[in-house]
Amino acid sequence: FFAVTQAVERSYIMIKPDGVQRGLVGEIITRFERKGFSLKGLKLFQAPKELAEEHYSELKERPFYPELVKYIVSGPVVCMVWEGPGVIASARKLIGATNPLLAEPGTIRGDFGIQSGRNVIHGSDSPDNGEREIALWFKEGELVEWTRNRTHMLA
Ligand code: FUP
Repeated sequence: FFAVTQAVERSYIMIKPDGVQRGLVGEIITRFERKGFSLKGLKLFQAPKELAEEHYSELKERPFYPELVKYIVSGPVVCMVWEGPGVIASARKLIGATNPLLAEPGTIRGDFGIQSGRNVIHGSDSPDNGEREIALWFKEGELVEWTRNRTHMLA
């Protein structure tokens, strides 16, 4: 037995328009719940173009940037904040490689995707980016502070 020594972090996880259109919302939330992370924020949201541009501002110079922004605003997304020890790296393992054809079976992209340009889900790549993205996609008051307790499990 190894005690959990990872810092508690928060990750911004977003089900992209293809994931919503294909009805994968429940399946994806289930995977994060079963892993043991805590849901701290959740909303269905139609992103404005400016927000999608800001979210991916690090990729501005890449040739696929305009298409990427168009894809993110092409329909509603599901915005989530998941919290727990080591959630940033762990979420990226659950999600799998950027290119779904290279993502391992058993990962979300490996199980549900074919193209990098339609890869179902986003997950923050560092704790700092996680906090940056949470501040971008959620307003104050939309996140809920709560902890797990046994009250709801008692007969
Ligand atoms: P990831 O962290 O796995 O989401 O990957 P990146 O931040 O490198 O890329 C962000 C998004 O850009 C990907 F989710 C999909 C898109 N992308 C492409 O469309 N084509 C590419 O060649 C690479 C990335």
